[in-house]
Amino acid sequence: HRIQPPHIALLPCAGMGHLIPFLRLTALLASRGGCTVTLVTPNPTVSAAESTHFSTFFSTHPHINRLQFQIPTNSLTEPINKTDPFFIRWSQISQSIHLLSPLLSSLSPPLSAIFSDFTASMSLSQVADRLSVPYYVVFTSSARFLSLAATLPSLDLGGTNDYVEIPDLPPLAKSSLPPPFFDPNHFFTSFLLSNIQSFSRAKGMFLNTFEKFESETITALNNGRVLSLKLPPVIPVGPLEPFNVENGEKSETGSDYVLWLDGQSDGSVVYVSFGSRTAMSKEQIREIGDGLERSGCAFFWVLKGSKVDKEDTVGIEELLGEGFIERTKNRGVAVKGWVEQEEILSHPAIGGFVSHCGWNSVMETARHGVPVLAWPLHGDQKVNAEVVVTAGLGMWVREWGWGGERLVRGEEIGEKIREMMSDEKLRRRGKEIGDEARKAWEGSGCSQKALTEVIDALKR
Ligand code: BUP
Repeated sequence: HRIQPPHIALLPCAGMGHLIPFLRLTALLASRGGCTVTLVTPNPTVSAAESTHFSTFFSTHPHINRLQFQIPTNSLTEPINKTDPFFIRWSQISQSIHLLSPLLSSLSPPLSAIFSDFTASMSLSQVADRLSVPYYVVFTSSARFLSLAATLPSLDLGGTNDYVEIPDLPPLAKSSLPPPFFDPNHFFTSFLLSNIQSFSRAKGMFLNTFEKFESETITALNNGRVLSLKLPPVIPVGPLEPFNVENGEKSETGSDYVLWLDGQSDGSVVYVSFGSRTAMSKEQIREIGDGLERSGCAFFWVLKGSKVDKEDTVGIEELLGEGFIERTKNRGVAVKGWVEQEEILSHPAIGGFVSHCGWNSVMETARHGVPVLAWPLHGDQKVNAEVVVTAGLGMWVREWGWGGERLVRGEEIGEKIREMMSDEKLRRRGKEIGDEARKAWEGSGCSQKALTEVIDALKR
């Protein structure tokens, strides 16, 4: 008799850096994988971008089931350090997983597997056990950061050594660690730690990366050499492609930018964006503006005025300072709000990317072979910047520190942008990486193969 396609439920957590790879993986499982897919949508979301992305996704993918998961935010305890609204929501989602359990068990056809964001791993792995459903973790950062996270339970940060040892892999500069790692009581550290300890219950861990980009780390992780903590196999399925690609759609809002980019010569424009989660200070923004003017390069700059988009009410002129837009109108575009980043990175006019190195941004720039000037802001981003430099895709001025740690002057910024934009070696290597990234999803490419193997195993 006919084999039923597997039914997979996916749970993303808060933040665009978590949601985007989930939407992409969900679309992929349904299209290339032929699976029945249920996407759990935790509600309320933190940002407006998350809500709009859910709406667009379900209206363009009517065959994917939506399972609304209402988080009773008022009745839950908040983590002690309350600074980050995304951390608060991670904690609330985890505390509410018992409410998701009956919803998952009543799905029809019955579930073949649950894929969970790593920040909900501890609580959801228990539900999966109870329902006797195989469970997979989706780790939304680099393999290199996973190798560091896997050492976290035994990480010794004392002593005078400037590096931390990661068995079987090159040591990592202590200064690259997320600052909360130095405080075991910090929410980020204790929360990550408790989730990491549940990874061994998973059948596998999906990562948005590809063999050629992080081969040494992926091999070490899969040979079980990195740590005593028993990690399940790492399944590299990157770079994940945009979910609107399969429908042949282009964003409407994007089209104005694309028209502007169409008028620029190939490789001449520097794209500047520091991701969806952190805003630079107004002072630093103005120095970046000064740097862009001094660089002499054409630019496309996406700005943010606050951490959560709903609270971002400051006008672009106020952020940039008087006269900037007028002075640069023939040479650059500065926008506030959401743009379709991958559409921009795929444009031939783009020749470089000043990036915070959020992992999704790294994978997107790798896919299009665009060189990077890294300027990490927080969390895993310095570790990711190191991956970018090791792969030969970019440069990183370590002395700039975390964005916001010290004020970097426009003169320095302009010089580094010029250097990146004229570096032929980076450009050539970028092209090679772009080819390798595309091959990962062609024919018997490694990412294509890895995903097919999981789906085939779930069919049995
Ligand atoms: Br901002 C912005 N348009 O305007 P990262 C981001 N993105 O498409 P983050 C847009 O959001 P974490 C915009 O292409 C990427 O897919 C971008 O994820 C997209 O960084 C995603 O790069 C951002 O991982 O998250 O959001 O700062 O803190 O988790 O690294």
